[in-house]
Amino acid sequence: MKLYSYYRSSAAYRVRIALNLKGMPYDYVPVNLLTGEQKGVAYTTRNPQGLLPALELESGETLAQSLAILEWLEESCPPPALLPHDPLLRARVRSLAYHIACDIHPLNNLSVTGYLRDHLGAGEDEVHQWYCAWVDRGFSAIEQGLAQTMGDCCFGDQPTLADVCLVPQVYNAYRFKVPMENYSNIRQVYQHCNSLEAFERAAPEAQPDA
Ligand SMILES: N[C@@H](CCC(=O)N[C@@H](CS)C(=O)NCC(=O)O)C(=O)O
Repeated sequence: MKLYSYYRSSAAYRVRIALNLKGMPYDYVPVNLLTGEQKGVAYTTRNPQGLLPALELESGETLAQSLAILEWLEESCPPPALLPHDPLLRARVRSLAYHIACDIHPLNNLSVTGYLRDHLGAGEDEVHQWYCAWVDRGFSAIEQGLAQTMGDCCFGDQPTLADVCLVPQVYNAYRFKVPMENYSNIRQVYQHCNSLEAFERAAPEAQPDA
């Protein structure tokens, strides 16, 4: 398989973690978000949305949208399972993953913060305030929820899709200097996951285009 990725893309980071957890080998194809390579024809013929990641399968088919890719990996690739067996718990894990991927991340991605700067005249301080506001709102709820469910990871001691989504979002929060002192549960899970080899190898700094 080929993963179209950028080292700092948190949606691609999710897929890298899941591929590593499942022990699936893949070739890394860098697409440079800073030069706009994701909007060029070479990439948009694979993913017309012009967003990373995309996963090219051995069959030659290409999948886009990180959560769809994660679900495909879960259904098609070997254990460890990244969703629990129990339907209620599965829904809870998905709920945390969607909270991050649907409610936090889209408000803060490159094209949104770029729009604030380029079309609405926002300065760096305002963009930072915007960024922190949406992360804070999301992390406060996640912090409270984790108190009921966490072990070493978000749900017990084994990584699930919730951790796969949480870790890249926390990485970004540190990168953009979001104050993290109120989120001790989140920090604890983040620290534990980053001690696991699959997460370590997926980290932005470990990628060939870093
Ligand atoms: N919902 C999409 C989000 C994809 C996304 O926003 N990717 C970002 C990188 S994390 C991107 O490619 N941004 C480029 C741009 O906004 O032009 C997914 O989960 O795959």
